[in-house]
Amino acid sequence: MGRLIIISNRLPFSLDKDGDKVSLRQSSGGLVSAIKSYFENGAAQRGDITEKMWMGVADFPQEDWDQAVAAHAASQDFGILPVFIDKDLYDNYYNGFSNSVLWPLFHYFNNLAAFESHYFDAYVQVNQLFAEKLIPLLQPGDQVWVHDYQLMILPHLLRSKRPEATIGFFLHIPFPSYEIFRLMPTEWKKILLQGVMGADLIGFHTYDYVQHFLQSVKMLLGVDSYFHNLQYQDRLVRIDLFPIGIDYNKFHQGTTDPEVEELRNKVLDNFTDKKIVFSVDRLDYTKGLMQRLSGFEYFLERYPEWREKMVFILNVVPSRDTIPAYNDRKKSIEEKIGMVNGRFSTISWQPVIYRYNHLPFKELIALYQAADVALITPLRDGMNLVAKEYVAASLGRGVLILSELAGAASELSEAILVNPTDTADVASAITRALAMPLYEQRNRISLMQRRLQEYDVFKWVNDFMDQLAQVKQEQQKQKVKLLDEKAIAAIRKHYQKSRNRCLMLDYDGTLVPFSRIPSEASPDNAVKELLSRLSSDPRNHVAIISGRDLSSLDRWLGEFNITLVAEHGASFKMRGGSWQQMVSVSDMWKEEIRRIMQLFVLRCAGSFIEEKTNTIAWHYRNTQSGLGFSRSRELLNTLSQLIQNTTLQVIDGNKVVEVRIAGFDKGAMALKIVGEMDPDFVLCMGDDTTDEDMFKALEGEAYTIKVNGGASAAQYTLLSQQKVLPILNTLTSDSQVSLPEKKYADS
Ligand code: GDG
Repeated sequence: MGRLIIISNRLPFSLDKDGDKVSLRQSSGGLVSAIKSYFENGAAQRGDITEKMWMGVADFPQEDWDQAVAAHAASQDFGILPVFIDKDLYDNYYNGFSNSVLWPLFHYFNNLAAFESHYFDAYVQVNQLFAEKLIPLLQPGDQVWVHDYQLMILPHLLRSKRPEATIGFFLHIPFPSYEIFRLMPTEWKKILLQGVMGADLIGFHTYDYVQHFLQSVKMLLGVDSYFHNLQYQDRLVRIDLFPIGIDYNKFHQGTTDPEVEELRNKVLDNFTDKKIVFSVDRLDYTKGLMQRLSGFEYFLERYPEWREKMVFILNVVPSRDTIPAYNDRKKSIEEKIGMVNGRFSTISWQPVIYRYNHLPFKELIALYQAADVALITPLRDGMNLVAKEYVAASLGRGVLILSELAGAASELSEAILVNPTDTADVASAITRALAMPLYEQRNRISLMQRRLQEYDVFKWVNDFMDQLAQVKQEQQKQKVKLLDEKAIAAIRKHYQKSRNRCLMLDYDGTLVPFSRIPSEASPDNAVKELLSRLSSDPRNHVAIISGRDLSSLDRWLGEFNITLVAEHGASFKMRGGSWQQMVSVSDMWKEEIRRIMQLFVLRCAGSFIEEKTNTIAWHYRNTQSGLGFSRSRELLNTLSQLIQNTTLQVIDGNKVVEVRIAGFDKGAMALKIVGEMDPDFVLCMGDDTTDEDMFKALEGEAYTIKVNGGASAAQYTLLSQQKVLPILNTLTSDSQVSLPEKKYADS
């Protein structure tokens, strides 16, 4: 039980002043009503959430707030947490970094991005101000939901002070492909990604944006995903798509509102013998207004039969007019409109009816309903709600022409989809839409309406909040327990009682520390003594399950009466037996992989290739750390693409990128050994990604221990390799010995 705290750049409240009288007004946006409904119909009834609050920058001065707070704040639907920010700082954060760097870049207008470092500094500072305001107020059980590109660092800032907090993040604009995202200065893009990754659940509108984000996280933070889940700094983070919906009934109910009807009839009366094409957008270069006008101009030129039989009502809503990139565009758009009207108008007809204003809600609905065609052709748009609203408001007729580059295009497939830069495509879509038979219009509209009604904004909020709760539950389940004295004592007791024990140990990073040169990682005397002691006890079956090649394992450990597994299970020698191969295939595939890896050796001093029978690996342990890591991301990317649709597999190991034949792994091998001996005690230790296969395969059947910390499917974790031998000696000693150190688990 806790509070729901929504955080967005702006508060959805404004202060109205009438002389000395000050009052608060709540905006009626889709998100506000969706959160209210979520609270009233679900969360509050179930008792999950006791209160709802909204935090954001106030568009009124602190003095007015101080006056109004006592009288009005308490009676609002939301508890209000205003953030007050100095004007210059806000300008650099909002007009600067948010809207002159992130907005253009994320909408693929990289040439408009102004990478000014003082913008970035202001962005960090404002995110910090949000964090500083919220952190002291956070209580256990609170659920925080951060919205949009202005606050990408906030989740991390909150997480660093409140590790257990429940934090969701939703991006309302596109997340661009890695090639675009990487244009940003290195430090900034890492801080942004790490910032967002502070959340437990990260939501996007479309599958593409999810994929782009995952790719950037993989390339820049080195974290791979598994079915949209990531293990990041010991936490499970889920990335998923939640295509935002609209308040369907609010737009659809317009159909029965007498005021809307009157307004609609007024519009229709004005254009009795003409069809209406309508569009409404904020003045923004992403909306493709110039391209739309070019498409419309080409339509008039190419299809003269439509002249004087239709009008294009183009409504532009003022926006961000203090940013030069916006103001310049207004002039060009108006010039273009003048040109089109000048070229095609007649004494009794003007093709473009241009308005530059914000329409009252009912007038907007009336125009949606009066329009025969909605022409919505952004060059990029996270989702585009206007397209959805047009469909919802429809009385069963009308055609939607939609840009294929708007997020909404993936849901509104019955629209006529166009490429907004293709003037001929736009022109032919307009003529097709104007001529579309009524039954086809009805059909398309009703299919889309059904979908919009089903997944409306209320469902969207529910879905996001449900998933957030689920991630928290999974994190709880996953929490790895540190191997403490109590656990050691319990394992030891079980060991002493059992008669048929199986001990499965990884080699590098577990039994022996990592060595700069793999061939020098031979076992020292302490390891040999331990293996000798364990393997001479007839109740023990020791198996070394390693990614090492067969000959190294044989050379170093062949003298012991133990099972050896090489190359993650590709070859093995059961205790007392001889070496066998799990697979036998030609190694032609290695040539191409080797060639690529050799290029990376040249490009990254200190890296080298290790070849084994069934795998080939590129090691970067001895390279300059930043360079090695970033080259490894490139190599992973190249190899992943190369091996698509083959039986090979790329593994992002501990400072090593490895390609191997898929179809066997340490987990399968562990199960094979356990299956053959039916033990009454199983212990399994490992440190690497590939050991996770064993931990998962042995879940519930073994004591699994992950060495070196980090999130893992293992039951226990041990934070240092140096403790492996002492612990193994303790666990497996028959007599009562004192523990080698007071505490095994690092504190
Ligand atoms: C982001 C993403 C994503 C517009 N003109 C008037 C007016 N509007 C209303 C519309 C609609 C909203 O404004 C604009 O919707 P967008 O979808 O374009 O969204 P944005 O708020 O710009 O921004 C976008 C969205 O977040 C949601 O995640 O879809 O891609 O950029 O609701 O109706 N409303 C009135 N008069 C107008 O003149 N009353």
